[in-house]
Amino acid sequence: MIKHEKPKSFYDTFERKGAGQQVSHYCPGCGHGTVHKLIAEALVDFDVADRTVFMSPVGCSVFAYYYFDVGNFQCAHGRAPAVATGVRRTLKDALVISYQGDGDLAGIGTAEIIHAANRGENMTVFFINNAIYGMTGGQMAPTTLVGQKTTTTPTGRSEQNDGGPLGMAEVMQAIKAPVYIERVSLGTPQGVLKTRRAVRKGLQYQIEKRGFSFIEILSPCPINWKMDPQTSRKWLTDKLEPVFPVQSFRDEGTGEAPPAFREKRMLKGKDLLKLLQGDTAITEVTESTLEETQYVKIAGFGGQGILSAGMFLAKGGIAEGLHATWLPSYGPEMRGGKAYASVILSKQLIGSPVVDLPNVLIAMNLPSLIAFEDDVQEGGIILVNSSIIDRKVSRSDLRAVHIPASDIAKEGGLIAASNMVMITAYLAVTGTLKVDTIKKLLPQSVRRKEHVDKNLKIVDASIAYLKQQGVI
Ligand SMILES: Cc1ncc(C[n+]2csc(CCOP(=O)(O)OP(=O)(O)O)c2C)c(N)n1
Ligand code: SF4
Repeated sequence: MIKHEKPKSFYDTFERKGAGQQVSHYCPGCGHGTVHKLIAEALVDFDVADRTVFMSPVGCSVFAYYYFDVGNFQCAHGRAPAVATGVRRTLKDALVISYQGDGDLAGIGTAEIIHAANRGENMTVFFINNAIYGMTGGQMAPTTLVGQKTTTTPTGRSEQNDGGPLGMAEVMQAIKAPVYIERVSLGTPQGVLKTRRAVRKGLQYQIEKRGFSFIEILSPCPINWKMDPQTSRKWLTDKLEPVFPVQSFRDEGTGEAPPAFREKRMLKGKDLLKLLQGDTAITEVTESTLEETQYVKIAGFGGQGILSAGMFLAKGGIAEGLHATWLPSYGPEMRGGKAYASVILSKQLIGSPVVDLPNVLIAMNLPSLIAFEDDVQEGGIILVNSSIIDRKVSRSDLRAVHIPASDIAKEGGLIAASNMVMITAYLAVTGTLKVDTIKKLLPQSVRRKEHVDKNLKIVDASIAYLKQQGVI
């Protein structure tokens, strides 16, 4: 039954529109609005709006997050399937939708869609093919018809110069993993009803954890086609449909979903550790006592072992059964440039490795303290390498630990191990991981074997210093 009301998975008012908050920004006769409504209605009927995460692309549908009252990401051009993969892998129960135009999916994002399909991610992709770049004013898209006039093909697309219209459903068909591939069209009311069925099927299969669904929807863009809405629907049927045949390409909706594409395996604990560093002295993954997710920023200059300290911490987290991410950031210089590592340690799955607001800052030099001191969360901790930072932490709403890391490392005969002093201090003061875990990881993590003993002694010296100072 078609309901003539606004589905509840849309916001009551569309704030973007200023005065006219009951209508979207789409042009009259645009297909995006129709598809939005079909999706929104299905989310309500399937009772999944609360767990839906919608990826809107760059293109006319960039503002989908103003309309759908669900979880939303606005993705960089063409990258929606990659972002959707991140969401898929971290939120097991989410209903993941990638919604993309033809410039976005078939042009700039060709790689992302092909690989997401090939991995058989359990997600639903709605591909809105209007044969043109809508938002930017009507340039040629990969799906533009031969002879079609656009701003970049003013005399019509030439197959000789520009290639022919790219059939993305056909490309999908060449890939083994997708379970459902269909092309539908908004050209006629019957076509809209078929689209409605396809939208529902694509979502249903995801709910049943069958795998990857791809629904290509031929959709009018009256503005850039320079037609009125009625003529554009007719043009769609007469011109687009013969080039992009409306048909079901694959439908594996019955029986068991292929196991390889159903659930993705997450490497954890010992297996992940083995992958990262081969054999390790850690034979059993211990149970972490961590309560609060740690958002760690380690910062200094190249050569201070910033990145390896971050990696070390992440491995330690994995060895204690935590989820861990490590995101390096460094300048082009091999030595002396800025070097940052962002590490997250958590009992929960981690959606993004970015650390904007750390609750732990390990500052190895003064520019790093200056750069990040204000970003640290209230109640967090800043550890300062006081050997080379000649000022104290100026904030009083968090814990500050000053430790002469370079001096302790130097006394231990290995100045390069000042990073180990800082890591040891962080762990000893906060109890995030056992210092023993770090010690067990050292032999496989330190490249030069003669440095292992020195590192171990420096860890002990750091503990002794903290005890002597009454810090622990
Ligand atoms: C990286 C990047 N390149 C180019 C653009 C410019 N841009 C914005 S929308 C768009 C085309 C969108 O066309 P399509 O995906 O077909 O969606 P439609 O607007 O037709 O729905 C382009 C090229 C951009 N925003 N970002
Ligand atoms: S430019 Fe085309 S695709 Fe964009 S909103 Fe207008 S009709 Fe729709």
